[in-house]
Amino acid sequence: MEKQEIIKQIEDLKAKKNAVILAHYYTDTEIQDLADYVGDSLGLARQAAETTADIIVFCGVHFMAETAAITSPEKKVLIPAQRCGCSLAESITGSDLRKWKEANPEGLIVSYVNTTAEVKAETDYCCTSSNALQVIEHLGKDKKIFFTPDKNLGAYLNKKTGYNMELWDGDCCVHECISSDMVLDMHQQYPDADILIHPESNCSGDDLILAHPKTFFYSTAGIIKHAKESDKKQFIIATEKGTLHQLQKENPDKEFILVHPKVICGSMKKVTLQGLYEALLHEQYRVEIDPEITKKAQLSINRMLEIG
Ligand code: CIZ
Ligand code: SF4
Repeated sequence: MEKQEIIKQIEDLKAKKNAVILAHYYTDTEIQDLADYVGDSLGLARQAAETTADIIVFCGVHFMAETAAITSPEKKVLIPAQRCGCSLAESITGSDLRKWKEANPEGLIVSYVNTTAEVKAETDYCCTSSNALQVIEHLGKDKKIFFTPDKNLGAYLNKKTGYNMELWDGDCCVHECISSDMVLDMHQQYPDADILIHPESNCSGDDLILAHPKTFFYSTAGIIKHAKESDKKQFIIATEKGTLHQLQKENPDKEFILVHPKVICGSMKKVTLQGLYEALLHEQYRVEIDPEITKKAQLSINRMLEIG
C-alpha cells in the first residue's frame, strides 16, 4: 500500500474502533504526525488514564505501554512493534527490589517510570523526569531512599537536593553517550546557544556541567517548554533525536542542534506506519498485566500522579 493509503486506513480503523493513538516524542516523525497525542512518559501516562477510547495504540517502548495498561486496565492496550525494550527498564527486576527492602525495611523505593510493571509493583513511589524532584522533596531528606534504575538521573537529583539517595547502577544506553566533553565541545561551536539536557544523560551529575551558565536540565516536555518560551534563537539539544521534530514544528524560526547525531533510540524507531496499521487491523500486540501486579503498581503510579 502507498503511504497515503496506509494513513487513510489507519484513520478509518481508528474511528471505527474508537481507538486513540498515543506516541512518544522519540518515535519517527510520521508516527508523531499521525498521533492524537504526542508526549513524554508523564504526559502519555496521564492521557492513557483519562482517555474515553476503547483501544489505546501505544507508540513507544514496552514499559510505557505497560504503564498505560496499569492506569487503564479496562482498556485494550496495543503496541505496534514487539521487542521494543529499554536498557533502563531491563536493568532491574522485582526480585532486586525485594532484596533491598528485606535489608532496609524502613527505606522507601522511588523508581523512575522506565521500569517494568513488576518493578513498579515493588516500588513505593514512581516518578518521571518531569516530577522526580517534586517526588523526592515530598518524601524529605531524612528518609532512606533507594532510587532506581537510572544512576544519572539519581546523581542529578542528589546534587540538586543535597540528598544522599542510594542509586541503582542502571542507565539508558542512548543518553549514556551524552558526555560532559560532548556538551562542552558543542558549546564551543555554538557559544550563544542554550544547552537543554535530559537528566538521563551521562553528564548530569557533573558539577562543571551543572554549574555551567548555559545548561538547563529538563524532561522532554520541559525542553520543549523552555525552547518555546525563550527569546533565544539557537539551542543545543542533549536528548533523543525525535524531540527535534516537535521543537522545529512549534518554533520554525529557531535553530535546534542535536548534541550528537547518534543520540537515537532504536527501540522507539521500531514503531512503523505499517506496524501501526496492522496493530489497529488485527488488534495486536496486546499488553496485559497480571491483575495483582496491576493493583500494586497502580499504588506507586497514583502516589506519583497525586504529587505532580
Ligand atoms: O528516555 C526516555 O525514555 C524518556 C525521557 C522518557 C520520558 O518521556 O520520560
Ligand atoms: Fe529506554 Fe533510553 Fe530508549 Fe528511553 S531512550 S526508551 S530510556 S533506551
